Amino acid sequence: MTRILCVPLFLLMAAVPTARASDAGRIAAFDGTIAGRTTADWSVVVVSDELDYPWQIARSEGQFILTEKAGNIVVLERGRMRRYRLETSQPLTDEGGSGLLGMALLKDFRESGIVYLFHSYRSGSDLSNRVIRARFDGTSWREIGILVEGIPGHRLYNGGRIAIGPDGHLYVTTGWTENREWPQRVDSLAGKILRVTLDGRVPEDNPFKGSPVYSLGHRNPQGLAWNAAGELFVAEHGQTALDEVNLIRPGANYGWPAVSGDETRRGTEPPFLHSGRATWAPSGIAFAGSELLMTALQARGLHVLDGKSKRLSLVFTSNERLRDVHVSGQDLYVITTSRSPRAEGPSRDRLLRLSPRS
Ligand SMILES: [Ca+2]
Repeated sequence: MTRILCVPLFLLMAAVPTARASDAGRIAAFDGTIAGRTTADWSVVVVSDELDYPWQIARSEGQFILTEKAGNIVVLERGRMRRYRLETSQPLTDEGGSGLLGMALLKDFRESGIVYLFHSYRSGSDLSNRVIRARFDGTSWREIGILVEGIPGHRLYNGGRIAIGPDGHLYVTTGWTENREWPQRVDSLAGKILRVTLDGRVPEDNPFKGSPVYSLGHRNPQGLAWNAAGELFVAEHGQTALDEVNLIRPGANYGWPAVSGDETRRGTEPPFLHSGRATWAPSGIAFAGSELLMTALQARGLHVLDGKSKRLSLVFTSNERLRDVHVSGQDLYVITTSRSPRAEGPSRDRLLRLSPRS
């Protein structure tokens, strides 16, 4: 297995494919079965109120599997909750917003127990992040391989969402770590969307030869989802307001920190949508049919993106900070992370099921 430790400097000089004009207009009209709903239009069931800063929801048949930032994996099945400590070869660090973040289950998870995880660790005096493969054998969750390590880390800006794409490769979002140069450099893993194979190699058709970098110029992307046409969307936090939803093209530069919002600069890709003067603090996103759902921490609630007007509307709120959303048939599942990453102490959190009232 190849471990990605660093990317040769000469790649900095590699030609960046020219960002093409946005063709966001070709996105199909959204279904509209969720748009227009309000909080009163959902029947809400509390599946669990015993979670502590959960970060990602996954589902395998009847089981819910959730990561908790402190380094635990929670399995919920038929009302029974089990909490496991993830066993890693590098001690897991849980400081501020860093910790055990994203998770992606292998399609055959029920048989193989294979899962991919993003977690923070200390590398000397620095915070770093890595993506590992782990296996659940029925009694423990244990690291069995490393896909990417040495991703620059930070108390607040780690990205951290991972997902297996329609092409079978693993996509990883990484944070800018308050470094104004790294997001623009192809030889740094900070402020990027990365794409690697499920054993950690660089796919032949990545935009920068030999590099896991798939797109650059991101600030703190925490949402990752594909529509039915296979187009990849990413939600990311802006500095002050100007949060973004981006339609990702291989090799494109999304501008941070040089540009944000409607500012343009040659060679940078404009956001599909931004929040203007408002702050969403977007985290997990998911498609329900052709509607894009977005959870928001600051704008407390679940929002849906109208692809035509390019506006977000609130479709559910419990006045809690929402971290992630999972779509299962007609039902939506959301998790809260009530505590701010800038605060300390436990975070009393919930997994909620939202079912449409007729
Ligand atoms: Ca941008």
